[in-house]
Amino acid sequence: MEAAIRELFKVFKVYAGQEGSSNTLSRAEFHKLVTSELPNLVENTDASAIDQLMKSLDENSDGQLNLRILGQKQLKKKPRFTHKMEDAIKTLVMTFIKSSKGKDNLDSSSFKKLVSKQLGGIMEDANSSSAIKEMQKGLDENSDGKVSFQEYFTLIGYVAKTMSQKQSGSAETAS
Ligand SMILES: [Ca+2]
Ligand SMILES: [Ca+2]
Repeated sequence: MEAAIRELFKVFKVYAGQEGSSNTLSRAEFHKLVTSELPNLVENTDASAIDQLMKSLDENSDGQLNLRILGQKQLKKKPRFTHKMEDAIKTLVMTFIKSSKGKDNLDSSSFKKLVSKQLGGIMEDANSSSAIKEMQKGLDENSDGKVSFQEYFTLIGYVAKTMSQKQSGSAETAS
């Protein structure tokens, strides 16, 4: 799972970093990413269909998309994957489905299991029950006590950010 997050974020950054904020995708960046990296994930890749897709994913209508949208689109679809980024998304989706046993939400105990099992290498607090509880609370936007797929992808984005900060941090010390 950690490798999948790393791969996903790496590709995301390549496209998001082309113009404006490097944390979000503009319309042009999103078009490029979809056509080059996600041809199997998005069934219709002509320009107007991608515009439509972007509109439907752009929750706050600021014309920018963040990492979370990528997972959102994928749930409950099982196409054959050929691209690295799609593979990475698939791994993350499958991890969620396995942990939730096919349900739409992770309850507290499955969330705890997922974090301690899958993210132990990245998060220092992955074995602390209270830290995981705090984390779950922070992710639970609709306060229903469970972690939805969307909320799970917020966590992925957070983990990816942490990993890239660590990487750039260690690069600076090295040079
Ligand atoms: Ca950008
Ligand atoms: Ca929730």
